[in-house]
Amino acid sequence: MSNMTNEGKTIDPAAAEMLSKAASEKIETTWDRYEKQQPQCGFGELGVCCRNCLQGPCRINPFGEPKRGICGADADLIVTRNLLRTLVGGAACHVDHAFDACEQLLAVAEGNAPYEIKSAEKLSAIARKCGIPTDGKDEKSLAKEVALRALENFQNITEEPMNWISHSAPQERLDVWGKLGILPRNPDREMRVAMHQTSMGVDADPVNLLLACLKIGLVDGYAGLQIGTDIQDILFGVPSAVKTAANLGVLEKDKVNILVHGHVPAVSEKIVEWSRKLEGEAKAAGADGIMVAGICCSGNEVLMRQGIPLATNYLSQELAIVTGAVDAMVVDVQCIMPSLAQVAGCYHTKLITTMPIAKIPGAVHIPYTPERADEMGQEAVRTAIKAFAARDGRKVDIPAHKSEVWAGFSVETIVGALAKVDPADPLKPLIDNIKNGNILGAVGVVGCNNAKVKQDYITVEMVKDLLAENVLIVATGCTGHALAKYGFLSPEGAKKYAGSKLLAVLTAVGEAAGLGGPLPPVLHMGSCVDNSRIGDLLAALAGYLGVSISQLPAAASAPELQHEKAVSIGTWAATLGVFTHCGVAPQVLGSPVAVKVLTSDMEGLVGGKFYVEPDPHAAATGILAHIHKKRAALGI
Ligand code: SF4
Ligand code: MSK
Repeated sequence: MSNMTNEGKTIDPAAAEMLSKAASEKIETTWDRYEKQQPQCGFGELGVCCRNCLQGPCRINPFGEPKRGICGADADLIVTRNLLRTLVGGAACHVDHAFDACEQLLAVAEGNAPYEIKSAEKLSAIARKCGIPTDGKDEKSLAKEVALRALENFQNITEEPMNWISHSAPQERLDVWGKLGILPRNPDREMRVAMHQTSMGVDADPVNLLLACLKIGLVDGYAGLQIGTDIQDILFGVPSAVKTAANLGVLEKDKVNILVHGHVPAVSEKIVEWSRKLEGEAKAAGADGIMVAGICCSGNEVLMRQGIPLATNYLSQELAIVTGAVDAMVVDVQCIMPSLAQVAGCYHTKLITTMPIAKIPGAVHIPYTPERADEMGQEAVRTAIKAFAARDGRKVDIPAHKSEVWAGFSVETIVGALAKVDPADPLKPLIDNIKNGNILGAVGVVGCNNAKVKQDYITVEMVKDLLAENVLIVATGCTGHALAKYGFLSPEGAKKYAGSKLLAVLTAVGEAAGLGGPLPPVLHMGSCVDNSRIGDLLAALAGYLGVSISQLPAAASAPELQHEKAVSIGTWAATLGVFTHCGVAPQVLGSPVAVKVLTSDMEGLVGGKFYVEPDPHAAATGILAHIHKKRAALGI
């Protein structure tokens, strides 16, 4: 078992309690496995290991020989090829997710899947964005046209850019990307080309490979995040303000507890629906009802739209099961630790997989397809109810920690709240307060946890520093969970953490919007896919001011990133023109060319760049310096 103290692993008191319980029950966690991996391979850390052909693996010694692999590839080439493959890995997750969402919408439009179109307004808005006439069309015909228009992106065999980027991105950005030759045509084609380009003996130019990285960042941003969010809002509704709670204390001892984990709302929405419909069966089985709570981005999706509480974030997913109170964990895709099957095996907990590409030995597989979504939902909830009867009360220990959470801050909700202050010109109050310095700037704090850093620590410390300096924070992903756990997503959080000028703005908007107090100082905008909402907000602000996104006093940060997706989202953000902080260095430090281009030269090309700083206070200082520089350049 681990030599690290619980305090060295996490700042989350609920996770720390469950770590002690896991240790006493001899259950291995991710932190134990992290220690068994030490020391981790220095070549891998620097990105200078290549196994792109069977002559390898080859590795470069940054301090001596060998300087080249067997084929002659040097460190710059190996690192940039590896980075491009990492980005393809990340973008593929989001693009596949978005493709599935399009198929779901098409199936619903054709009457083949048991979902409703929850937002007719968003359907019309997206149709208008795509230039599809809406007049006189019934909802399902229009939905079919929108779904087919989105699916056209995957069928484009021309040299024209994919339609969703042309429909969604500001013209100024399209011009910049067009000149650089990085506008994606068809997401599947671009990912295929990138795999070809990085194969043994193809591209040997690290700068050309880095430009391809920016293109794949755009593939992620527009074929993944933007299509995913647009279509999911049509199907499941545009999030609006909701109040709920976060952390393991949301589990209820006398209820059937079901956790949803992964990323696909088509699955988690059905679990929520059927947990409500089958409440009577749970009561008949001796429970007080059914509690559904979320992990990772499945949690964020049903938090934003249904007010479902958050159980915990990525790094402590195993610890949710260690409470002994989870009857079923229903998972779909991405960020699901394979170890969950072993942990669930120590309790009565049923681990339920749902997707054909994400099966786990030891789990129960209940297949999801759009057509059989109801059968999947019923069977999963009934499996949980049955498991409740087998729960061993002696093993149950639910930590008492939970925090109040306000979430659901889609762009539409934010603009709606601002419209209460100025109905004729909703963005004006926000712009005015940025101009007069009451809001110094805005930072999107996004991404994961990572076993290499103390859970939630960098995120929380950095955000405290930024809020104290009157920087407005928006959050998504597991960072949203992290900030939820410590009270940053509540009106009380505004009073505790926001600088006085920011607090005054949050209070004025919150009271005008009828919240009876300030808005939270951190606005939760959703899942990782929902990062497109942050892009939309930045584009709206830049458009209002008539400047490029890169000129805004704004930044992005992934303080504790772990997934390939975080690297591809970060690349999209930097290519959009955003100064993008990483609290954990991507595996590129073995290439002087990659480091120079990504942290410096790319700013001259696209306006954004990466900034790597693991210390939270130094990171906040670096981000603040960037915001001040942008304010000075705008003359505000
Ligand atoms: Fe080695 Fe070159 Fe093959 Fe990579 S592609 S494994 S560097 S020979
Ligand atoms: S779930 S990608 S750990 S944010 Fe989106 Fe969390 Fe990162 Fe997965």
